[in-house]
Amino acid sequence: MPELSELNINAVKESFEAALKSVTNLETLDELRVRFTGKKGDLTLLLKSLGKLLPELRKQAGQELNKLRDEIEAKLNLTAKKLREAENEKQENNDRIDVTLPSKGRTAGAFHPVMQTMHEIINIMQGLGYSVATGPEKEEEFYNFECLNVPKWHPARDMQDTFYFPDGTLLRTHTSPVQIRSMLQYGAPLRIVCPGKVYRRDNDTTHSPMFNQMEGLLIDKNVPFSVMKGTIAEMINAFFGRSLKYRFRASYFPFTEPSMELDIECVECSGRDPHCRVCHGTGWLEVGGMGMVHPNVIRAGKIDPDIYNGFAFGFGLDRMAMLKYGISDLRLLFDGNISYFMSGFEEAKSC
Ligand code: 2NL
Repeated sequence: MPELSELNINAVKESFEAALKSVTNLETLDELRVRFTGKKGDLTLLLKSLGKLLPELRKQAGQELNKLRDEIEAKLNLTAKKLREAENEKQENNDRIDVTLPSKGRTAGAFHPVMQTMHEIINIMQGLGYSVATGPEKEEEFYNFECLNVPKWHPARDMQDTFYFPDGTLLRTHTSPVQIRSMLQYGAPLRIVCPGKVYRRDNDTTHSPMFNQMEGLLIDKNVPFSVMKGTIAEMINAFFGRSLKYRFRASYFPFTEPSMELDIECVECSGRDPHCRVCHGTGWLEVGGMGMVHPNVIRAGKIDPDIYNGFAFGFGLDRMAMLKYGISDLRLLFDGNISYFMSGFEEAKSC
């Protein structure tokens, strides 16, 4: 018969207290719990041996053992709670995001300067009541030249200037065919702008075989020449955000009569720098052409030129973008390397 004495109870109590001190995590705590309160644990064995005790000793030993069991369980639970809290805190510290750290910078895309220019001019022209019309880039000779009063012998039709497909179709050399198609589709009156890619057999520092053009067409009754001048001037001033000096020079296009070209005051030097890299000292920049639509072209659009007249204009969006954003080389616009347009990006990143 085992002797269940105070000695035994105290020994279990002391060994528990000692073991508890070396517990550093939930796993070792669990091992300790098994060692004392598990099926074959020290405390459990003591409790089991109670029954074998003499009845007169049983009551007091029972009370003491129950007290020890409660004490051990309370300490195990308290330590478990403390360890869990410590572990949570550690985890939280590891997972914490420092919102004051510098960001990695902006990697989102942006509109190409030529497309920004296109949208800005579309907005301006919509404010003047114009709609946007688009059409195919692969065109027929009929819409690209025939309807535009460009005769068969005209040098612009030459293989040297135009990209032809073997079947006689071509890459449009201007967006004018869109205006012809719009006249045929909608009739008069008409107020449209036609932005888009056009193609010519040109490739040097100031010419690209593909470039972006914006043309405009207004057809109505009794349209005066002055409205054309006012419209173009308004568009240019709104686009550059200030009142620029401009001049109209007499010119020639097969599809307009009379025809003019527009020069604006140099946006870089206003004519003050004889060595200006933009205007080369002339003080003027050519920005586009325009004129009163030739009666033959109005007729090609199935509109009666004895009732309706109007004006049309065309300019290069690439050139407009270069002037507004100070881009010096046309080729930068068509280069896949975007670093030129990302100046300031590094600064933004380290903010
Ligand atoms: C330029 C000059 C111009 C037009 C385009 C046009 C279109 C129709 C009828 C009459 Cl449907 N004209 N377009 C007129 C004058 C000039 O462009 O230097 N472009 C870059």
